[in-house]
Amino acid sequence: MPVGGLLPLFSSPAGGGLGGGLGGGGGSSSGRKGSGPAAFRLTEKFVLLLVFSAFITLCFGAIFFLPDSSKLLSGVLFHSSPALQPAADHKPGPGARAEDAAEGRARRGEEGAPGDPAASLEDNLARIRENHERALREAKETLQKLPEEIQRDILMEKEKVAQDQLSNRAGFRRLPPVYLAPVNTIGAIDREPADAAIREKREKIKEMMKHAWKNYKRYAWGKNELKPVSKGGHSSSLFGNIQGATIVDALDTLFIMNMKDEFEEAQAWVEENLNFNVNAEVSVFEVNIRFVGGLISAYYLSGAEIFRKKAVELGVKLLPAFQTPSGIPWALLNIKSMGQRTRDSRFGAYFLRFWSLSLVKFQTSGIGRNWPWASGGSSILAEFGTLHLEFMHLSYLSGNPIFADKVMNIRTVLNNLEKPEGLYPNYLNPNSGQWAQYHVSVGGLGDSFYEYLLKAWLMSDKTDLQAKKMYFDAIKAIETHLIRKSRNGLTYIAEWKGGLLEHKMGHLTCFAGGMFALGADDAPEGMTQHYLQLGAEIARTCHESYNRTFVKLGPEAFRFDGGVEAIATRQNEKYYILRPEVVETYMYMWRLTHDPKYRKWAWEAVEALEKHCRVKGGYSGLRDVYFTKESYDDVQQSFFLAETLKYLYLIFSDDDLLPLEHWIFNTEAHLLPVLSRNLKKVEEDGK
Ligand code: DMJ
Repeated sequence: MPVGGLLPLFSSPAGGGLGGGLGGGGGSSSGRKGSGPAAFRLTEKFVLLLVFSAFITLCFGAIFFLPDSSKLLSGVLFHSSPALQPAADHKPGPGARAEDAAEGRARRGEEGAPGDPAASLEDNLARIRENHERALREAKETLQKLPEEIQRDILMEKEKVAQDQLSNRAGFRRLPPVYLAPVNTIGAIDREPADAAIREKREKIKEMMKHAWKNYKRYAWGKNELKPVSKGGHSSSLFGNIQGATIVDALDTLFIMNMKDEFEEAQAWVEENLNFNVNAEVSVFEVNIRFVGGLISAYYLSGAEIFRKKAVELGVKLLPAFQTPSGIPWALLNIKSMGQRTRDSRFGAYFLRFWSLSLVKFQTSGIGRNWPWASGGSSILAEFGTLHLEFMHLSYLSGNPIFADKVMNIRTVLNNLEKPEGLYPNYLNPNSGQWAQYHVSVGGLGDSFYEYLLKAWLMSDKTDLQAKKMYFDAIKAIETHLIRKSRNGLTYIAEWKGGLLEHKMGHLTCFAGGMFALGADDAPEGMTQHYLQLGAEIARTCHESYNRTFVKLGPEAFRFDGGVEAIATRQNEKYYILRPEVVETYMYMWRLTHDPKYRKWAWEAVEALEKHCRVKGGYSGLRDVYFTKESYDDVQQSFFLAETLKYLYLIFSDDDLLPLEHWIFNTEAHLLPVLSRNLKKVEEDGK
């Protein structure tokens, strides 16, 4: 089912859509919530109103019990007050009933029609009495409320004011209009490759997906991951108590492989069981790239509303992570309190409202934190720098700019910071907003931050010039300070520690070959070939890291020192956990060059996976890729289905399956459509 035609999804002023306006109070680029002057004025007003009501109660209580109090009222207090004369063009509003009574009398020609001073006085008194009664009622209701309810009302009011302010400032800060085609018609529909040998290979990869899925379903259905050897569920602490990581991660792979039945059972599970109302401390990054990314991707491919609903619901739950002085989010967040408050709420403005209430709790309970091992309580570049793509889409999917605000603030903080040698250190303190330690890596802790700069540029239909500049500046500095050639001519990306190089490259770093090639077209003048070449060289090095092992799958990290090249020398770096980065680079290199060696290398990986990682109960990682006898780690990682198998499948598909000019792969290989500026282009391409 298509997503629903061409949609200028956010052409109305920010805040005009679903739940719009939360961003006005809480989503400013400062990343802090509820502390604006409007909010303060409103709280103050509420207290004043209470005091005033009490005062009126006392005064009028006394007046009504005094003899001849009407004289007192007319002579002393109200006689000369023109504001209390009935206005000629008054409209129903507070006190309208008294006014209506006067009007009715006038129509009937009764005594006391307008103009008659006695009647006017009576009307005024009636109106005063009515206002007074209402104030009493409200004061009574307020006194009966729980403190939490009063707090909620204050917040609701604040939010309303923020919304009004936002819509009054139409055009002040709006997301650009974008067009989203019924995107699954743009190359998400499977077509058989013409070449029989290629078709057969692709079919084999689909069979691998079936094996992985079938066993997950049989032994670990609903759990995060499968233990393929011991045949049970595997729970990763990364997702807290959120369950079903493999299901959500696999959705779009099932879709593009045309595994309809499996996709449908996965969708049914999401509908019935995917639950974020759990007592769980989750990794904001992991939950974002796998769950939010997986759900958004499934939504765009299938058009099923449930995926959009769940993605936005989860996105909202992640927002409290941004409550830090700098707006740089915490790595870990307990999403429990949010869950309790949203359990019974309907999707849309209602739970978004409640989100803002829950936030008060979060602000005071300090529920976010960073990894205890991270330098000086820092947030990690690759984590907070890998939210951008999904959060931009969340804003378009919810109509609420708050998600975009949060990640644009991260961008601003990073852009404004002084960078050592133009490099981005891996650690940033969210309290001070300053770098914590000068360690730089294009592998673990840094990797996908660079990837997301490039992809933000591409996903914005090449309008996000800031992302483009930051990306090309960053990779220039990386090339100068981190990229080296080994004695035998292998190009590698080392790690930088305060100016000293560690000549080690991680499996994770291997994604960079594809990244360099993907960005090459838009490189500064004269650099396109250079970056394509750099991509090819990294691909070759990573292939070597595979080729120099016994199993022909690469280690977690390999070194270029002590007389070795592209080989792991430390026992704790020899494992392979079904990671995708090397085949990911092959996929981009294949698409961008059509050099047949990338298909050849990809097929080597398929054969190695079949020979060494496939077990009866699924696919397992290996503890040592140099060891002649398999030692299984007994985990079928969810990214094996989301990424490794998807990239392999694409290498043996035609280029019109998920064309790169329409689709951006998030760092977990989930599909996000380009936010197109051009309706016509989208229409044409969609045909
Ligand atoms: C995946 O979750 C993502 O690719 C992430 O960016 C890095 N680690 C794993 C795969 O290795």
